[in-house]
Amino acid sequence: SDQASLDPKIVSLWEKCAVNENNDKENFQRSFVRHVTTTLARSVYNIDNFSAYQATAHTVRDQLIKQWNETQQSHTEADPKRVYYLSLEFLLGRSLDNALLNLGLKENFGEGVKDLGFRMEDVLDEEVDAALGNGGLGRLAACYMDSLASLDYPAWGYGLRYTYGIFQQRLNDGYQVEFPDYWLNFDNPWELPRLDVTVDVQFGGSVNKYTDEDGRVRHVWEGNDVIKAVAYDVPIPGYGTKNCINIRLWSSKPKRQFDLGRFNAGEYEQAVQEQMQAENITAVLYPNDNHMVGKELRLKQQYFWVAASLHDIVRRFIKTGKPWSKFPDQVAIQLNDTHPTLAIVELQRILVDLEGLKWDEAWDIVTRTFAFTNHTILPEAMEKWPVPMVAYLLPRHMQIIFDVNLFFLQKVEKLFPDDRDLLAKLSIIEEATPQFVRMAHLAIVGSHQVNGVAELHSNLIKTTIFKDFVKFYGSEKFTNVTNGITPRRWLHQANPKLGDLITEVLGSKNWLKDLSSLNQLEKFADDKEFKKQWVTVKRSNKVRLAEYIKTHTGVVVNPNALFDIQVKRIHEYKRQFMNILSVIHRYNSLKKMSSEERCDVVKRVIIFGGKAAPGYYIAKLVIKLINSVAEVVNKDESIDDTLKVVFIPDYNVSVAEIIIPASDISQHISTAGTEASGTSNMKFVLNGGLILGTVDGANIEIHEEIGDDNIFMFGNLADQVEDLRHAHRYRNVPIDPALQEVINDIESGHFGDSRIFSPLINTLTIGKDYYLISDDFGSYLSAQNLVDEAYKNQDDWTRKSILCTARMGKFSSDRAIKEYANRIWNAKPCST
Ligand code: F58
Repeated sequence: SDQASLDPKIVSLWEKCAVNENNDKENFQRSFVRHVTTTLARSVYNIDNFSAYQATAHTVRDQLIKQWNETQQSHTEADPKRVYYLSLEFLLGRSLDNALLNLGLKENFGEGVKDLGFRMEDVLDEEVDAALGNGGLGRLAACYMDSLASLDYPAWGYGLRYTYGIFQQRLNDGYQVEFPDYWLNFDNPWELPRLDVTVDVQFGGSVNKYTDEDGRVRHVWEGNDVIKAVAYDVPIPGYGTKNCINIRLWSSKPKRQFDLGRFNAGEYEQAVQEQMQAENITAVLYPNDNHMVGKELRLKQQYFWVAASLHDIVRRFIKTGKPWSKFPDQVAIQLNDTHPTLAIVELQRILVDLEGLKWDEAWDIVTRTFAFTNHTILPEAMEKWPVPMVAYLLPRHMQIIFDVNLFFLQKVEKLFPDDRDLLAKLSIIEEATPQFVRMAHLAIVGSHQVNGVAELHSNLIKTTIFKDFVKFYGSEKFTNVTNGITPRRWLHQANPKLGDLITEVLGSKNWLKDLSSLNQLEKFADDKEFKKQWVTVKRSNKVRLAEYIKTHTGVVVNPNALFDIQVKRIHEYKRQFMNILSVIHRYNSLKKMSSEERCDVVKRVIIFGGKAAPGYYIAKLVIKLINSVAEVVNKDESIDDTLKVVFIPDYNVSVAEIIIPASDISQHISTAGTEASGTSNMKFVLNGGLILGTVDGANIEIHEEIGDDNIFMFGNLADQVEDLRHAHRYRNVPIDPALQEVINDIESGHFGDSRIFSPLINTLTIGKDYYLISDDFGSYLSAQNLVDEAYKNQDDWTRKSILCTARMGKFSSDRAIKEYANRIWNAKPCST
């Protein structure tokens, strides 16, 4: 966009550069050596795997920058409606392999690397994960960026560049310990620092009123603290397209101007201190998953991010010279959960206070611009901020929120006169001491569409947490977009052998762009030769995981055993506790058998992985229990290797890429109605793993797609949960007898000092079993038995496995993004 001012000589040189050079092996190697000697300033006689990674990454980065520039240039010219995805988390994982695939460089660069004496796997393994997210929500944002780029949407992501991503997990005596993830320790080739793109973000201060020349009362907010937001751009290349989109991550820096007055007043040290505090804002990602923490710094992060992003979006719009009324035709902003809800208020403030629009005109623009995705109905995850905290940090925003609420409640009152109860329930302000701002209410009122992330979840939000809003708005405002995952990372990259087999048998790589074409695999489900190849791939993935387990835990596992996997954040609602309790049950049954009887038993390796929030005591005890059980089981020779239990430490995106392709069964066993969607369930099934799951989240839709014969479902249904909880609360419901036996076993000290585990056991008894483990335990064990039986018929199991992959077309994030674009954003692709 700034090219107009350039000398024609420069422009012509630039155009020459923009012509894609030949990305063959030789050119790659030249660039590799150039980066080793110049960018890394190393000698070519001394290149280790890490340098090889860096040199390869820098070569790819050069290509990315070119495509990024061309894309942005062409979008500026075409000026299409843009999509902005606001997410506090982007859990990208590693970039090199993904960029090689998407840019079509994998073969040539791969050969080039090999030719220079390196193994590509070793080179790729040098990269540290970009772990700027907690779990599902952050990874979803990353998958969506991949699809937006691949489908040619003119989209941008906006987030924060945390200095510390999600903590690293290590185990000490079976307990989780957290270590800081200083991921920027080495240079990060995947970001482009834009030290010239900055926004001043203010906090605190006061609001002054004045009357303008039209006689209207106007407001000016004068903050007393200003922090600089600096942009870092992360290019996201699409697969099989030139489109390369951008995630702009903001980093907080102190303002350059030094307060000379204070310096002269002898407050030098304090002034320096305050400057240093500016960097705190983007220092660390809050490590909670499905739990709200009301820390002031978190609110500051949210506003800092939202203010910088909106400034950028508005600046880009203003450059087009279009009138404000066109803003919603040019801009769609998706709020990834309630974390960016202040953006609604900020845009209203920009339009009314800074641009002088009338309130109603501005509010119409605002509500036509925003849409909001909800990711949970757990009450403890609902964001609310104390009014005094908001008023102190953002005094003008607090006024605007009160006004938005007033006008909203007036409309409610008009439609439902005399229903004071309804007003209290819908109000954006919770009347407590102190008052709270309910962010979900603000997000609903300020958006034109609200969506859940799977059918069941989207229905539940309409009948539970947001039911009063449905009464007021009608149900059209609420919709569903079932989550999806990118097949580029979660099949091609994570499971290259399966990807190659599929490409070979289908005769093209088209499935990477159109996942529904996997359905052509169905006709090979009974093909002997194909099944043999399928089994070979699965087996080699299991061997790869077994090696990883040996290296990282010391446990030796048998790749012929059934691999049973539960990897996800540790949370009571996800019920890893129920899983380990059933492991104890299995162990006790095995011990009661004769060795002949044990010969018929299907050998199992039960694998866990996942982080607990550092302050989540019960979740951390679950990790300890898993490790205590593993220790007893794994060294018990009397059960003839029929059972092994493993906890893989530091589960993250790149570890998931090794674990997921190796599963026979994965567990998705949340209490019905609690897991909004889940996305790892999709990743496992896409890789030919079967599911043991509850009737919850996207499990239900996966079941619909793959059919009864290829999934193991169990447990109470969502609409039974309330009654069951009620029964636990007010009646003496006896504990499931098999479960009671397991509890007795733990209490006998079989797995170490049982006192350690009493708070955990108490959740089932004194705690009234809120997540209904006892109610589901019987049907869970029965489903486990069905899994064992089915696995005995290996041939039929392979058939099921093939059908699973074949029927997963729906769960591509490409499908999800098209739904958002067509039904929510009204945005069209724009090819470069
Ligand atoms: C997850 N939420 C849902 N939140 O639990 C999962 O069912 C769903 O598949 C996924 O979103 C994507 O829609 C989730 O991951 C968080 O991690 C938040 C982080 C910030 C604090 C509140 C929870």
